[in-house]
Amino acid sequence: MDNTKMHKSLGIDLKAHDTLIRALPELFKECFLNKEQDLKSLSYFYSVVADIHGTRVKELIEHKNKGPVIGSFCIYVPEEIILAIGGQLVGLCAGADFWVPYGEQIVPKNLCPLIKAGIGAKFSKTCPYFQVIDLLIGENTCDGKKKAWEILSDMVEMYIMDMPNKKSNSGLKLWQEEVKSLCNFLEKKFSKPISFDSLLKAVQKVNAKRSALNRLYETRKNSPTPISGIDTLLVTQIGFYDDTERYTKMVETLAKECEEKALSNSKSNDKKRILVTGSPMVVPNWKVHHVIETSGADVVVEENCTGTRYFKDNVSIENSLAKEDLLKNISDRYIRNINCACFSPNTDREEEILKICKDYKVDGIVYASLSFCTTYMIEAEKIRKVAKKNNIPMITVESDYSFSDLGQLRTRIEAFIENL
Ligand code: BJ8
Repeated sequence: MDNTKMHKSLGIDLKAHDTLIRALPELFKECFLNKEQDLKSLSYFYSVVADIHGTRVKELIEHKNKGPVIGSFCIYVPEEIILAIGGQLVGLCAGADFWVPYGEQIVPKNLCPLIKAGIGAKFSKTCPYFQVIDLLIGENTCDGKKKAWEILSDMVEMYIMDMPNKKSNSGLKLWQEEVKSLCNFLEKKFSKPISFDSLLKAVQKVNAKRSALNRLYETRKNSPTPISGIDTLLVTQIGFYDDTERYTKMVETLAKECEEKALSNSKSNDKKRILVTGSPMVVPNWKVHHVIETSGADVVVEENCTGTRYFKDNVSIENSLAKEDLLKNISDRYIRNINCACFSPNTDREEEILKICKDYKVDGIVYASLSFCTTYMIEAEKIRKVAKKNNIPMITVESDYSFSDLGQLRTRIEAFIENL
């Protein structure tokens, strides 16, 4: 499909966009098509990525006749509220190295690549998702993001959610107020009042998406795992921008196929089982998974925002009789159950990682931080201590989106796997 006309209408810099999009098929081939893979239901997810700046963008443009398209960079932004006003939430990817030099024209080089790529994507006018959104919701999590919003707000309309630093009673209260304020702001801005019914429906939809992902991840507890880590990462990444209901159905279908494959599998496998944890890995950042899985191990689970943190707990609907009850449950689910390193202390994450290691029979942890992601890099020390105490080997790697460190990364990861 030729998307030139559509991209032009969005104000895309067509020449620069061509360079960006030309690099993707090669990378995709290297990471996905060159490996063995026998799950039929994955073809949907592969086709979504192959057409990344096509059909979905068109759908979002069409959606704008019915409701807003809203962007975000963080899993603390509650999708339920956006769906309840008839909107669509798009997680802006910011995972491509292509955008980093554009970002570095504006912000310091020693910032994490996610922030630089996010700013670069907007500045270079090469991301159709960034061009299509009516509003970007930011959140005061890490310092880099907080300050990035000030720059991005000159290029796109923004709403910022304030975040507590502690999960104390006052922190929980602050977040409850923030969730309510977001709701009031969106209702007013888009003249779409949120009723109890519309919010309940939205909660059920997002809960169903989380449950489907949970079902898929459960199958990875089998040995051998029926689905590779890199394929599961891709599936989760797509959840950030695909249509929620369609995506849920496709994940359910894939999970069912994985369950059947696991049941009928009589072969055993002596591959080491790896947990990847740390900073989020957004499309098309597949680097660490690719290196681990082409070094002879299986990534069986990710404790990060493009892994279990994205879907792990549902919003409770029990005893919810009014919109206010649901808003409180939404705020509780997000603040209590997402263990981002921006919180201090963040001891729940230590417990969560140990539990995951046990449930998924993990042999070793790869702690992957994005370069200059200070919060996750510092927190690695806490996790290292906990892992050591529990005799779980762990390696810490720090990387950006470029491929210049691929050789070094491979050498370290191969040595780590060999010693497990
Ligand atoms: S809930 S991890 S999505 S804030 S990688 S920009 S932390 S310097 S993305 Fe995150 Fe929400 Fe937390 Fe998850 Fe800063 Fe680190 Fe960059 Fe990061």
